Amino acid sequence: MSAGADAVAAVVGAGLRTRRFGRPLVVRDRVTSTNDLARALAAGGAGEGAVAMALEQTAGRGRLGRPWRSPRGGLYLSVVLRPALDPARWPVLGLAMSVGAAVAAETLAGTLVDVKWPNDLVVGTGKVGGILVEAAGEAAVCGIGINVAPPPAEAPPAEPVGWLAMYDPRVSITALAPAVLLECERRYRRLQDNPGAVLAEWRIRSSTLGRRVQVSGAVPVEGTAEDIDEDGALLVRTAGGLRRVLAGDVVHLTVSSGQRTATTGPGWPAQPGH
Ligand code: BT5
Repeated sequence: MSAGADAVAAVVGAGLRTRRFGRPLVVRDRVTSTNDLARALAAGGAGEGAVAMALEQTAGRGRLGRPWRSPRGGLYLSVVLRPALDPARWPVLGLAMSVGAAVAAETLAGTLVDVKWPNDLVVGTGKVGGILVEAAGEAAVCGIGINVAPPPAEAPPAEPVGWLAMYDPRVSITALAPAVLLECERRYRRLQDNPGAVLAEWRIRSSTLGRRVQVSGAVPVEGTAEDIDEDGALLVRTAGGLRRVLAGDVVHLTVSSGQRTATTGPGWPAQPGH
């Protein structure tokens, strides 16, 4: 029997070391999407840092309305932000949050967690998390989903995914949530006074840069992912020159030449703790 929302809220609240993120913290047992709950909080005037969290989502979503599988055992939370940033630059919010979430996940799970452009968290080739930034009036709602414990008895998903508990079965959402909020708040604050430092951190952690990639979109782009710019766009060197891509999905066509190498987990269908 897993802990209920009130118990989780008490433990996460007691673990918070943030200034604004998670203050207030609203935890529900089950919601459609924590982004929906955070939007409602924002519409009701919630200040920057208000967080909506749930133990389960019935309609968790990714970008472009894609579903985000959200059974119990995963981390699902959304932060209300009121950034002093032109909305055209909001993609950098996603980069900042993905670095913060990756640092927290890596620390707790004890395995390298990389970022894949634009907003994926990956261990090796398995996606362990994703970030979804949405506009909510003047506010930005930043949703963070991280797989922690594997769902019980489920058919293996078609795409490569991972769970932090594959690397350390002691990882819990109650320990992960305050760590994610602290590391994300740090990067969010740094965006204001030293955005270059956040982009530099993203570059170091990136599994995308230096690779041959295919980016989907209205006009697909293929080439070598060279860099990101200050707006969070991906710069791809193609046969026709340097192309700037603001949104899309990336397929890595080659293995990484970088030095960061993830430890290999046991893979599907591992059931840590059993
Ligand atoms: C994302 O979208 O990766 C952003 C996911 C954001 C989820 C959080 S949870 C809290 C907050 N509330 C929400 O409703 N959302 C946010 P995208 O890059 O579009 O990736 C979506 C794709 O990832 C899907 O089409 C699947 O292929 C795959 N996927 C779905 N669920 C997954 C999971 N739990 N783990 C790994 N991959 C998954």
